[in-house]
Amino acid sequence: MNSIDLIEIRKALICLLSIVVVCLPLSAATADDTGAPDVLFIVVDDMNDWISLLDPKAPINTPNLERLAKRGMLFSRAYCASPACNPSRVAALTGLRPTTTGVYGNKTDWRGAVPYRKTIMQNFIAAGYDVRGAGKIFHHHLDGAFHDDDSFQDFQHLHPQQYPPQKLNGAPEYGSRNTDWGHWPNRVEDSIDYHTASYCVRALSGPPGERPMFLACGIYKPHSPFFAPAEYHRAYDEIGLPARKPDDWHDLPLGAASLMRKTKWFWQGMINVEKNREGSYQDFVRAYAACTSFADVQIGRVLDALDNSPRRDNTIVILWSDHGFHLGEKDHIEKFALWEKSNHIPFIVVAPGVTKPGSRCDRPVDMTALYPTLLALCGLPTDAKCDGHNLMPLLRDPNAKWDRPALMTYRRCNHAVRSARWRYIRYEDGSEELYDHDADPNEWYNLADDERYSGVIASHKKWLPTTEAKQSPDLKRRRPKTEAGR
Ligand SMILES: [Ca+2]
Ligand SMILES: [Ca+2]
Repeated sequence: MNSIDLIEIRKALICLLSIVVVCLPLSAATADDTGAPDVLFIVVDDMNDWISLLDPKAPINTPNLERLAKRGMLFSRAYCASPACNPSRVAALTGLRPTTTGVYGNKTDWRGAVPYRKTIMQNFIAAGYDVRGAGKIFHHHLDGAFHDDDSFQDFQHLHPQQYPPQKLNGAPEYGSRNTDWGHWPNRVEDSIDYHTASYCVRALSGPPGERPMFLACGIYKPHSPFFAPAEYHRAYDEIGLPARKPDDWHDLPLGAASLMRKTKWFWQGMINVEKNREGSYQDFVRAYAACTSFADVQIGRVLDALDNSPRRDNTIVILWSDHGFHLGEKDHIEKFALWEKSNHIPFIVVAPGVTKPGSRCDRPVDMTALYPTLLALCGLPTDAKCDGHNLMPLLRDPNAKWDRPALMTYRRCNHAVRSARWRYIRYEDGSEELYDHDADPNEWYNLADDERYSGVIASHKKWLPTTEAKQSPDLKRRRPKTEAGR
């Protein structure tokens, strides 16, 4: 038999196998027969790095995140792909950077920008998984419009955001109801995150079905409004304030001032509030800490359910935050910046049989890696066009060779490159910042104009994107409801 015959026979066998797989019920093709792992996919909103998970000296306690990390690998230098909900989540859930999709803003119509790109959830649906979940997975505005997508056909309906009857922070001149903070609600059962966690607890508590499960858990806190029941605030009575340097902005380039123009008022407003009502700034910081603890506790309920489930030892758990948050560091409150605090995130991967319990990886990674990594972990086909890089070598060996830095983009043509030691930022106008994290973890001293660092800048600049997609249009109207009604 010659080699052409062999190729033809192989083709015929593959064809026959494809027909058999297509004709089989999904459960027979994938689930118990193959021992496919379940996936618990947890995403939190705006959780920064001032947490005990990432820094034992940090004041915000995250014991449940720490116990999760003990089961797998903690990435100590993980970064979002973009410091805003929509572009960050789209990049993580599609594996495509903003510079590829044109999704740069919170209002960009991501599905319009990449109509045929399968999300992580759609890949798992195609592989026969039971894909469901609750809470915030993609960003949404216009009453959940961004969720009108095949990815969410079996998800719980989003609970609408609720507010107390009036603002609570005592500063009527500061922001809107959406930037408010205070003690609310009285009962944890009245929060969206409680319901999201309860949905996941129920899903994990049931007997395993015929198909493997992909369970998504989208926790809203600590995103604004910074509401949590009173006891969560009281736990941080003694919390201090983040480190700041007077006149920190004096060495920033014009590009930074231009990018930050729209969000400057948050910090300036906070200074004014503090002048009128001393202690308001600390109340605000306390409220953010309270909301972070609240998120941690709800995640703990989900982990308890996993621990009590027969799925426990065959479930891949991913936990990540869509970006970080500034609490006044660098005279900035909000995300929407290319500095460390807005981009550095908690990221944990528990992959039974792959990650070593309690391991830690210090290599810089960004969340475009989620897509190829998760598909590879579950043996699903990956797409060659993906911008992210598979983290499997690092999951197996946290010290494996890894030359690649993390790359972040905020609005078109503004990027940050983060290596193990340096953060290099280049703005749309070409102006730059460079920070040495070994000597200056607060990013107070911009070294970009110092000739001695031209080699460092060159070695980081080469990682900047070479093409930048045009900004895709915003979603102006709610998409028509799908049959699933999301
Ligand atoms: Ca967010
Ligand atoms: Ca400075």
